[in-house]
Amino acid sequence: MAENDDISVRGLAKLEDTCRKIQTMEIRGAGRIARAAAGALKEYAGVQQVEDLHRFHEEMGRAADILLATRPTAVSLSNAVGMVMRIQASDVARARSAIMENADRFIENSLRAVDRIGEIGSKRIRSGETILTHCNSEAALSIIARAHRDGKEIDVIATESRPRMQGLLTIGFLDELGVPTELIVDSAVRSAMNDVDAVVVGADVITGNGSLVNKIGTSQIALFAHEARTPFIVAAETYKFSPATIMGELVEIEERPAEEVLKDASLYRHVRVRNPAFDVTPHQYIDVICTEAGAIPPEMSYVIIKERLGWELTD
Ligand code: RUB
Repeated sequence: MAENDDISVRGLAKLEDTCRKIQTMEIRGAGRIARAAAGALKEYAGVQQVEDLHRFHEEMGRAADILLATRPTAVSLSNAVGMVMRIQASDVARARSAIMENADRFIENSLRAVDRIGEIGSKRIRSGETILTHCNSEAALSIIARAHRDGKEIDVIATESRPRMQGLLTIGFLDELGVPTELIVDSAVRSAMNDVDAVVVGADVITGNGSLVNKIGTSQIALFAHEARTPFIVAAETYKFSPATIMGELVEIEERPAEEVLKDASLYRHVRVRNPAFDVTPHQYIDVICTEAGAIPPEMSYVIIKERLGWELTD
């Protein structure tokens, strides 16, 4: 094998390793997935040895497709890939460095957005309040962490988030910060809601009409919050908004392996295990979406898609 091919093969192996980590959820959470994809494209572009621009684009397109197939729901992945791959270049060297620069910029902006969401969203939290959060969202935790750092005395209730128990990551993070936290099973949310002043969750997707796709169970939490008139706050970077949904596309809800729910489903002859990873919360149940561009009502989702992601409805 020629040395150049060898480097490319190693590049593919590295890319596939990132894909495996995303699929098995070693890398998880929409923001982290997006940054991992951007980083993987940067590395892949860096090792490509082809000299023909068309071949380079083909190779990069192949890498993008492999990444996009890892987890179907999070639009952060396709937005990240789209932003990194949006280049115009007349030769391979320029194309390579444009992709690498785009990836760096995406990662930097994404991290900055999480901080800014913390700053903006924490203004909605007052000292003495109890916040409920679900799953493990960097953006949602940024709001909680900022409120705590600003000296507000807050308590948190965190759900387990079965079947993958991302709630354990959340309580680990909050414990490190020194935030008093209660862990509850997912089915305790209704009774816990009486003690909750605000719900703060992250987002995998915000649709064109402002609805939220997030970890399974989010929609019933929103329903309980609505019934109890408890503010329901979503933390979402603008690249979690989905341009495709304004063209009428539905968000694909990832179905994960049955074994995550029940170790040995073959013991039962008439039982089928379902394991949808996400659900949809209607925009009517959302009070505010905190983005790095400001705290917006869900109805402004189309504006974010148009102005931040450069998409709009055309004839
Ligand atoms: C994670 C999840 C998170 C969002 C937002 O699901 O639903 O709430 O991805 O996270 P999974 P972040 O564990 O299946 O990836 O704010 O970190 O992007």
